[in-house]
Amino acid sequence: MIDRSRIERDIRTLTQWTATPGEGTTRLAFSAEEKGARAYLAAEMEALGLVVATDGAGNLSGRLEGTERGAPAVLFGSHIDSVRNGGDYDGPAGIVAALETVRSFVEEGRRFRHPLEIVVLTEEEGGRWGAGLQGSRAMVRGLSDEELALVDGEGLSKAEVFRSFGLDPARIGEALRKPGTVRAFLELHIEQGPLLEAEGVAVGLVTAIVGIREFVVTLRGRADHAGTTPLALRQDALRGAARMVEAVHDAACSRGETAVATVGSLTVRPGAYNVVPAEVTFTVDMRDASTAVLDEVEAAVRASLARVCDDLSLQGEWKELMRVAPVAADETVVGALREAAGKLGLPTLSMTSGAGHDAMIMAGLAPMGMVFAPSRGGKSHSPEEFTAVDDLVSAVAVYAEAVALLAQEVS
Ligand code: HGY
Ligand code: MN
Ligand code: MN
Repeated sequence: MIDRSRIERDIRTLTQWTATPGEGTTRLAFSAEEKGARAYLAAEMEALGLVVATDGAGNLSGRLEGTERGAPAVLFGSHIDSVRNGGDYDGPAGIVAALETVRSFVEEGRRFRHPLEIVVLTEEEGGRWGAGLQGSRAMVRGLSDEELALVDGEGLSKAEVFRSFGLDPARIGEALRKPGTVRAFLELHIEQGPLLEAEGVAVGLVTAIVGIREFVVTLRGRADHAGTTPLALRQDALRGAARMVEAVHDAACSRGETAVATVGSLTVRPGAYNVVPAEVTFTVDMRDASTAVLDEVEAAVRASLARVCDDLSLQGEWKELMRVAPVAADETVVGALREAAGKLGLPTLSMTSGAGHDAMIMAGLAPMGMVFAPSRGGKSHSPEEFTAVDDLVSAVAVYAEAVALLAQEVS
């Protein structure tokens, strides 16, 4: 039986691990806050008799063998790292769901043909180094040396932080999972949008996840005295960036109903009131359910960049951080979720996810599915993020039954 009070205790405990108490959740990958949350989860998994391990990319897992040795595992989980000043549920809802699923199975003595494996995937948000979905990408595709050289806001590279966390960056390849070793991947996540609440439904069945492209753009001009340099002689990088922010918006706005594009962060150097900005670095995030639309948006933004550089005598640098294609959930996994909801008599709503999730990467390794729980006011990536525990209990119940169906219960 899914236990409401255990779910509340888990969420409350994980929420305490934040670098910004009172101002939302800030739990960056491999931070002290994440360490504290991992220790709690590892202890809870050990108490359930799971074999707890950390792979080469820092992914934490807890595994319960099935009755058939060597059978592919049902993997289920999410992430616990957050954006800065984010919410308490983005990620942790999925980890708590996985934990409570196994607790309920162990409590009821339920056994399965396939092994069950909870996974806590690292740096999903990319909040520390920019390239998100790290843990799942390490499991499915592997990470490049270039990515290990990415530095965070304190100038610390992934490789350095891995070492300080007790991981050997040279062994990151050991995180790779062989195809055929995973039966399915299931993730419970908060919707981070308004639909479930608007429909009064507690369980969302994700049919597809949008494609995402992340870039870092640097515009280089020339630092000059803000008082003595005539406007016509300036190479003002911030003027170029201002035009690009609008161009990014316009590129998405004019293409399809669902395309979105965002300049989420922007840094000006030297950043003094009396110096013409010499260099500006900003991020571009593009999303849509269609690859063709994404291609159009990307081409339009790159064309705008060339035009702005030409108009304002700037140099432009375009660096790709991440590219993930739109992905459909697997019919059998969605079917298991639908069957589970039917057994429990819970209504569901089918939907596309506008947010990216580890599940979109794990789809490259095994059939994947996602279940959503409602977000109050559709809010997320902010301290206002909230999911009512009764809604979470309903979504977890469906999720747990779907895991049981996929893992093939033995009497
Ligand atoms: O960016 C996203 O959609 C997710 O929250 N990482
Ligand atoms: Mn997020
Ligand atoms: Mn998330």
